[in-house]
Amino acid sequence: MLGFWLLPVYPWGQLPLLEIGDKKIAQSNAIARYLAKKYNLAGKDDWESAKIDEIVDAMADLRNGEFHFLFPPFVWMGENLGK
Ligand SMILES: N[C@@H](CCC(=O)N[C@@H](CS)C(=O)NCC(=O)O)C(=O)O
Repeated sequence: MLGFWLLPVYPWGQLPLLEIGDKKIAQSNAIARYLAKKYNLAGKDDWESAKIDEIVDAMADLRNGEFHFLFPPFVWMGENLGK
């Protein structure tokens, strides 16, 4: 957490933050979904939207290290590089 004193400025105390006028949206995926819908990039039908969500969720898993069983060399590199 950046600090509780930042909560009035940064919802959830984190970046990224999208500001539109006096409105604020935090959380990467919420921002991405908002912009995708606004600019017609959220899929032309339910199936395409689901496939887009699938990729977004897979990216979140990658960021959270959920694919360690698929990519052991990368896990090894992350744990050992710079030692
Ligand atoms: N779930 C959030 C995570 C955002 C995040 O980790 N932001 C980092 C910077 S990239 C941050 O603000 N870290 C400061 C902190 O958590 O104290 C999102 O997807 O937007």
